[in-house]
Amino acid sequence: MNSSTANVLDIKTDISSDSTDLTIVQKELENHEDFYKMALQFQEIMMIYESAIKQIETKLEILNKEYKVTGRRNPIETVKSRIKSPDSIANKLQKRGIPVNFRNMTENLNDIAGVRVICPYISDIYTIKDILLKQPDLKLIEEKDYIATPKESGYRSLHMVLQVPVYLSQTEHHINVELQLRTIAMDFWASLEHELRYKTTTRIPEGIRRELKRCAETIAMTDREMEEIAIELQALD
Ligand code: 0O2
Repeated sequence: MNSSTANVLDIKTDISSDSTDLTIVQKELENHEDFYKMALQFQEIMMIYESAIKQIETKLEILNKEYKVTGRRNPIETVKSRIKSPDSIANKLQKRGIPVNFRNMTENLNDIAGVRVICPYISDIYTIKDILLKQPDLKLIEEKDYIATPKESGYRSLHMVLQVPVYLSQTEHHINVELQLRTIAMDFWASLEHELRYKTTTRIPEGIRRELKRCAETIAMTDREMEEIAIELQALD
């Protein structure tokens, strides 16, 4: 393709990145023109991130279809995706002490575009990982294996940051997408724990944290047992 590689910020809107401070929404805007330009640039940046998600979703859909058509057991149960909300983006940058603006957002956050793949069994997670990493247009930027080494909370998942190309009419962008791969059981725990954490305004007491971690360990044990049962049954076929 005859297009030049560009930073996600190098899009057609003519606006200096210094004036794209997200906190501007909290201030009195000088004029409508500034607001319009800023909103347009944010929309265009997010459109590129959405396109990156689509690229990954399409790859997963193709695999899903292939498994269905060939009648093999499908390692993909569900695929979910999301774009990080402006609020969540600003909070994450602020927590890290980074000024909140478009450039810092695109240069420092790897999870603006996020895709979650839920798999039946633990081994399916690594099957999907290997299949994706064989695709030449995907580049592995970072990997965190919270299955081999669970987080202190008990959280388990395989996280990968994959860089995917997005081709626009004039430019080519290389966008980081965070892929979270987990089993149905890991997703069950993470979803409920996430909801409990966000519903509580106060810090979760140590005793409850321990109980949640114990639940994560019980679930992890069940996950391994279910996989062993599946292997035993397959051997009977
Ligand atoms: P949301 O709403 O899920 O997007 P990095 O993102 O790599 O720059 P960070 O934040 O240390 O830095 O990444 P980490 O911990 O590897 O992964 C962050 C994401 O993993 C979280 O996203 C959650 O989706 C998930 N996660 C990590 N730890 C836990 C946990 O203890 N419980 C649950 N339920 N999920 C967890 P965000 O940013 O929180 O938001």
